[in-house]
Order: sequence, then structure tokens, then C-alpha cells
Amino acid sequence: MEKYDHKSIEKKWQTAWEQAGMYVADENSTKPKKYVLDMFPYPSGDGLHLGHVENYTATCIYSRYLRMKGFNVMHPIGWDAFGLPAENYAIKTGTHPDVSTHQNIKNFTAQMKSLGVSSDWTREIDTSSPEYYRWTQWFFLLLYKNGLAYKKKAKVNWCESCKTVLANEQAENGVCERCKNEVIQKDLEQWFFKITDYADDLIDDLSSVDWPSSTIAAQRNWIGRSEGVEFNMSVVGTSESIAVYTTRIDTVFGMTYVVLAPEHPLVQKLSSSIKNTAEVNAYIDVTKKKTELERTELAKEKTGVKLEGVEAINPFTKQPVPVFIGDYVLGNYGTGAVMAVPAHDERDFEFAKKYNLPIVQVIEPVLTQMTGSAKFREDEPVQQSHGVIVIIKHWSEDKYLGLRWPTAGWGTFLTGGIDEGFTPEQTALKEIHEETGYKKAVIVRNLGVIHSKYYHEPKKLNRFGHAPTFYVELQNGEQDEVSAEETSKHEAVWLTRGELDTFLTAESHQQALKLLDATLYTDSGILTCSSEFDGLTSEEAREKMAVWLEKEGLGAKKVNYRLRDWLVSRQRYWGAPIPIIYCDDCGEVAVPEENLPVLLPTDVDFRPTGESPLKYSKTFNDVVCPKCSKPARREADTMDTFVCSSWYYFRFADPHNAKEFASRETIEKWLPVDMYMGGAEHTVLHLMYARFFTKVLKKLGYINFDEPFAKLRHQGMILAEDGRKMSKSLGNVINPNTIIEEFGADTLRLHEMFLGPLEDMKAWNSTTIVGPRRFLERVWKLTEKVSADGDEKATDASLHKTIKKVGDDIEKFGFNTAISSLMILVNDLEKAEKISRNTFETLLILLAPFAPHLTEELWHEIGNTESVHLAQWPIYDASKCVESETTVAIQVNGKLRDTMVVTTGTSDDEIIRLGLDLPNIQKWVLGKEIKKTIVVKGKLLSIVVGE
Ligand code: ANZ
Ligand code: ZN
Repeated sequence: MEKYDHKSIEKKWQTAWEQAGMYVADENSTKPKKYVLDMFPYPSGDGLHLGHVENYTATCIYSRYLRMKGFNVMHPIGWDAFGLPAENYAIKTGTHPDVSTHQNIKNFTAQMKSLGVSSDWTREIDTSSPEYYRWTQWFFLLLYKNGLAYKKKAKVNWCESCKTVLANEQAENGVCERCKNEVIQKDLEQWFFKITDYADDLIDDLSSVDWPSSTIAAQRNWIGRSEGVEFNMSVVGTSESIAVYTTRIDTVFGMTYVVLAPEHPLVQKLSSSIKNTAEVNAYIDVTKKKTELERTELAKEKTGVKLEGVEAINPFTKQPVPVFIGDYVLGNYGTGAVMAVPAHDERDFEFAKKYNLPIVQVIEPVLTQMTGSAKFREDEPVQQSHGVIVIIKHWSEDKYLGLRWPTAGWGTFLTGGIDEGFTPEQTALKEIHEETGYKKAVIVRNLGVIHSKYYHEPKKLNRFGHAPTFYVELQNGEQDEVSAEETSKHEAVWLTRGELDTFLTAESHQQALKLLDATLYTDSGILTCSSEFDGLTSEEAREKMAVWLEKEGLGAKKVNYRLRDWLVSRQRYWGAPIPIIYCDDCGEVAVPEENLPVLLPTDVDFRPTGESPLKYSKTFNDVVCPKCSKPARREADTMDTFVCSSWYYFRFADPHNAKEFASRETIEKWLPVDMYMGGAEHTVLHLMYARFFTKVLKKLGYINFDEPFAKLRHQGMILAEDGRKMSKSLGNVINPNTIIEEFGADTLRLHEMFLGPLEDMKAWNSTTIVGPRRFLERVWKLTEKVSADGDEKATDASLHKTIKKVGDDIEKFGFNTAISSLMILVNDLEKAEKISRNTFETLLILLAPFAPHLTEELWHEIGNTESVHLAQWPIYDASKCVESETTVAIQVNGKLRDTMVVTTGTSDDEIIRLGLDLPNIQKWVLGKEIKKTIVVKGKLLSIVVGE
């Protein structure tokens, strides 16, 4: 047999598979279908990178596995071809985007094929081709006709360097996603899609998908559904009132002022009452220059101006509060006005400190101990208890008194139960003396009541404690003797602030420490200083207060969303033209469907002017009104490329259909997507938009499902060998081509899958790649052992366990662990003198999804004529997979030092390795010469070390 020469094998089989149409999805198959999809790539000039390789290898393994399991798999590929980089390249070099894009697609195609991916190339789509964007335009019209696409003048994010408008999602943190330049606000006529109509569905349907929880959370946050209350506050001496929106009506008794957005219309209406108009107007002017992101940034300093002469009435207390304008309140969210509660909201707290406004605490913290021996035990009865928490400060040092509870393992401040007839203050002082002996203590601050649910380990029961909390300073170190009974319970220690942070085990005591710094608590709790609502929980109060407001006719419950309509128009060339015509007589007119596509013209000057390049194309604007036939002009903006990718997964079901975006029949056959795979960076944008399109189609009766992607997984980023992001400027980019050239595609595939769990971030490693390569060479050599009289019994258990493990792991995308179990199997097979043909074939089938070329070659080498990739996935015999365990005793120099439990059949090597790693054994062998190791099968490991 010849040496393993990846070059000749890989080319050979790639060609053979393509000719045989091996991976073409079968429209007429009766097998159950699986639709496995990658987030289709943008064909950039840089070519395929290792992140692509990771993505496409993973779905390729999965698709190959599913085919062998008897599924009719559709695993298509296409190109997200419109977009800014091609246009920027055109501006720089004069190469038309159409030319450069197609050059890039060619390059990508060759690279992907050389990787051995099992994609169905007959379904290839290209979003920049008229056959495709004709349907992108059709979708625009579908939305337009259903009132879901509209034009309006809007403050938009504008990037001066890209000369274009950006969606909010592309302008996060106030910088352009592409060029990282600052984004400014500009008033322009823009097209929007009304995604906000679907806000509830977009949240609610998340419960039906199998997606990473972080991705689901990101979708939820972006939509930002907020359930609260809107109510009116009358302005003293006027007939005006201020409507405020709050999610925390339970804190309303703690409102000490009101803040209006500077652009709030009331500011102008109240101008005759405002005494400091000049100051107010100056502030409004400054605000106008800021972006929304600058205004809402949590870290920025909160500023504002008091409206002198204006007061509003808190309807609950009937008391007036001052009114401010402040730019941290946005004009376009809620009502553009907030009731400020500095004791329970962080932004209000900062604002109040800066302008010296009163801070009134109305929510007492409620904490539930979640960790440690005091973890609250949900199912056990609860005892109410009343006791104080006392923070004691040292008389001369910057230290605080902590109590260490040796048996419970706790760290707390001083505590003590409140006895009949004692006030909390008296209790605090009494406890200090009894438990610490200190005689001169002064209560400096009352920090309010802290409630906490915890398990009282010494008393063995759940407690719901209610603790008045005090900050006390010792005047000097004068001290009486403390009873032995007290000192035996806990030990007193003086600790710095830093030490306290790790010392305190009780969450309520950590909360006490926080309150010492700032009278701020932002969670729910129990109401205080709130008149008839005192003692209610925040949840109860929110209900009751909303009911009261409604009864008084002052307000009602209200739901708000952060989600804004999707801005889709771009003042750029390389995108799908928006199919709208403007006529002086008829106004905005939709291009009739039969006139689609509106072709992207070629007589265009690329140099950016800030206006859409299409505006000055002669051919493009040579158009008449579809209604009245008078000369007219076309909409010159193109669509955001996210529009193209919002529906491409439908097109794969029916990629060549010239009459519909996809036929109902093919959609019903293939969709929804069973497994969707791509980078986590698209979690907000692409997924949200694609889900929106799907929901619109469902609503309009085109399809009968709600969510496009049933299952979603993300691959982790592949970092450079130095642990940094791969980038041209750092010179640390690895080109997959050179790896394929040197080691072969099979090795590259194995190596990337073996670097670590798929979803983790992993650094490339050019040293360990020889491992997978050697592994493949060993499989290659195993062929020589295949024999008609090979012994199956010796390796049978190992084989069946591997069948089970590899299958289970592929199902859950655990490719790295699947590979290690294959390595163990190969180890075992190498030990056998001869291997049966059946055993070897099973190994090849298991390995085929990972190393498709090598396995195909060997499969034929041993006499098969059909492809290994058409073989059936083996079925394991469960009785051979039972993992039984045995206990191994470990001796060092004849003395028993430890035992360990291993699965039966663990190899001697493995037992030695595991045994030596045990901490109890390390103690005896560290730094000594290991002279001998003996394993008595499954019973004993004996280690002999030198002195
Ligand atoms: C009083 C309050 C007390 C609030 C408290 C919070 C905590 P989400 O959940 O994001 O919807 N708010 C309302 N409108 C605002 C605007 N236009 N600009 C800036 N902030 C605004 O947040 C709702 C909360 O954000 C509201 O509840 C309001 O502050 C603030 F202890 O009201 B809250
Ligand atoms: Zn007209």
C-alpha cells in the first residue's frame, strides 16, 4: 500500500463526488428531510478564513452524519453579495463591484470545495444577481402594500466617512460598525420597515426555539419590552400636566423631583412660568448636539437644569416636587418624562447627589441567600425573626468588626435578636457590650431595615429575618470581659473594607455594607414610608397602585418597547434598488410587479457625495409614471443588505423559481431550517430581521410556521496563535489554503474540530496540528491489519462504545469529544494483530463525516465500490456499551495511599496516568524518580519511587 498522500486523494474524490451529484438534495425523496444551513458568507476579498472553516466543517460533519442516518439532507450554499466593502473597493480602485464580487465568489468557491464540504452547489444563490434581487424588491412591495414599509423624515445615524445612513444596530455606541468613525445625527427622508408591529410576537415566540440562551436574551433585550404604568402629574398653577412612564410605581412615595427630556413640548408651553429661560435654552442647545447614545450612556455624568418656578404634584402624596430638564431622559421613549426616585434608581441617584436633592428611601431590601451553608431551602418552613445588624467601626483604625462563626462557616457583622420591650437602637448597643465588651459606642447612622431569607445552620431552620441596621462608631477601646459562652459562638476580628468584601458570607450583610456607601437599592423589596401601602411587597404594590391610579382616572398600566422601526434605505450603490417611482401628479407609486427587477444601472459615478449614486444615472432615471405615464423619477436609494439576508433561507428551497420567491410546495417540504449555524455577532441584527420577515409571511398566509430557525448554534471565534484576533495589520492571519496544501483538508478539519468545544473561543495551534495528521496516518496503516480472520471479540466493546459516543456527540455538536473517542478506538485496534473487515469498515464510517477524503479512499481500497458517504450509520449493541466500574487501589512503595473508581476496560496506561494525577498520590511521588509502575488488571496500581 502506498503512503498517505492527501494531495492526490483529496482532489480525486472531490471531483468524483461532484460528478456523482452526491450532495444534491433530492426533491423526490420519501425520506424525512433535514435542512442544515450556514449563515451564508459575504464574499470578501480576503477569502475564506479559519472561522469560516470551523463553521462549514461543523455543518458538513452534521450533514454527512444525517445522510448516513437516513435523512434527505439539504445543505445549501450561497453568497450575501451586496454590501459596502465591494463599493468602497470600487471607489479606491475603479473595479466595478460586480467584477470584484464575482472574482471573490470564484475564489471562495474553490476554497470551499478544497475543504471537502458537502454542500449542494446546484442551489447556489447570489443576492446581487437580478434573479435574486427581483424578489428582494418583491418583498419590499409586499411590505409596502401591507402598510409595513413607509417613508418619513427622521433623525438618523449618519456616518460622514461612509457617507451613508446606518441602522441603530450598525451604530452601537455611537460609532460606525464598518469604519469605526463617529456617527452623527441628521434629518433625512428615509424608508422604514414596521418591525415594531411584531414586537410581541418577536419576544413571545422565542420560547419555541432551541437557541443558545445568550442569543435569546440578546433578542429580548433589543426588543426591550417594558411593562409599567403611565400617570399624570398636574403642574402647579397651570392647567398642564406631565405624563410620566415608570416601571417602578411601587417607588412613587420616594419621588423627590421630575425630569423632562430637554426636547419635551411642555418646556415650550410652560415658558411663561419658567424664570430661568436663558439657562434652560442654553442647555437645550447643547443637548441637540448629542447623540442618543451619548445621552444614555450609563457612565456619563448626569446633567440638567431646574425649571425655576415650575412644580408638579405627586398624586399619591399630594405634595409638590421640583421639575428639571435633563438629557438622560429621552424624548422618544415612554412619555419623555420620568418621576425621579434617587433612593432606588441609579441615574436618579447620581443626579440627586450632584444637585443636592433629597433621597427618600421607600423600599426596604429583601435578599435571598443563594449560596453557602445558609442557602435558603425553598421547600422547608420559614420562621420569622427580628434582630439588628450592627456595623461597628474601630475607634482609631479604618477597620470594621467582623464575626467569624466556626461551625457554620459564616462571616457576618454583629447581630442580635430584639427582645420584648427593647427598641432596635437599645438592642444594638446592648449586643455590642454583651458580645464584644466595648463600652463606648455611638449610633451614627440608621441604615433602615434589611429583610433576608436564609437557612440558619446552627438552629437548623429557614428564617425570614427583618433587621434594622445601624452604623456605629466606637469612641475608644475600653472593654469589659466577654462571657465564655459568647466567645465560643464566634470570634471577633477587625477587618479593612477590602477584607470585608470577601469575609461577609451573608447577602444581607453585604447589602448593609453597600448601604453604608450609598443609599441606593434598585431591586424589589418591601414598601416603607408609603402610607397605606407600607408592608406590601413591590409586586403587590405595583398592582394596587396601578388600580388606584386607574380608579382616580390619573393613569393606567402601559407597555413600552425599545425596538424602533427598521431603517432600510441606504444612500449607496451596491444594493437592491428600492422599487418606488415618484410622479409629480401621482406622488409615490410602487413599481408594478411585472416590471421587476428594477435593474441596478452600470452608468454610475462611485465617488461618494452623500447622495445616492443612482440619482445621477441617466438610464436608471429614464422612467415614466406607471399610473399616468408622465415622465417621473425613481427612488435612488438602495436597500440595506440585511433585507437580502432576511429571506434567503426560503430561496434555497426553490432557488431557480422565476415566478415566485419560492413555491409553497417547496417551502412546505424544506422549511423551517432544522439547524442553523453561524457567528454570534449576528445575534441581534440578522436573526431579528429574518424572524420579522417570517412572521410577516405567516400573517399574510404564505407560510404556516412562526419561526425560521428551529435550532441555532454559534461557533466560537478562532484566535491567532498569539491569542489575539487574527488581523492583517497584526500579521497573524493563517490562510486555510496553505494548511490544506501542507497537511490536507482532512487534517485541517480534524484539527479545527479538535481545538476545543465548538462554541468556545480557541487559539489556533500550528504545533499540535501534527497530532490529527498522525492520527490519520495511523488509520491509513491500520488497513494492513484488515483480514478475513480478524478477531472481533477483543475490540467489540470498544467499537460499540465508540459508535454510541460518536453518534451522541455529533447530535449535540460535541465534535472534539467525538474525535477523542475515535482516537481511543484506533489505539485499541492498533493493539490487535488482525482486524476484521467489519470492524474496520465501521471505523471508516464513524470517521467519514470528519475526514471524508481519507475514509473514502480506504473504503475503496478494501474493495467497496459505492461511496462510504452513502453507507448506513452503524447501530450499536447497547449490551456491549454498559459502563461498569471497578475500584483500583493505589500503593506507593507498598503502602496503600489512595483508591479511585474507573470504568472497566480502562487501559493500563490510562490507569497509571489517572493514578499519578491524584493529589493524594502526588504528595508521595512529587520530585522523586518513578522507578516502576505495575497494574494488576482493574484492581491495583503499584508505584515504586526512589528516595
Ligand atoms: C421611576 C423609577 C424608580 C424608575 C426606580 C426606575 C427605578 P425600562 O425598563 O427600560 O422601560 N424612564 C422612563 N422614560 C424614560 C425616558 N424617556 N428616558 C430615560 N429614562 C426613562 O425603563 C423604564 C424606567 O426608565 C422608568 O421607570 C423610568 O425610571 C425611566 F426605582 O421610573 B423609572
Ligand atoms: Zn403619475
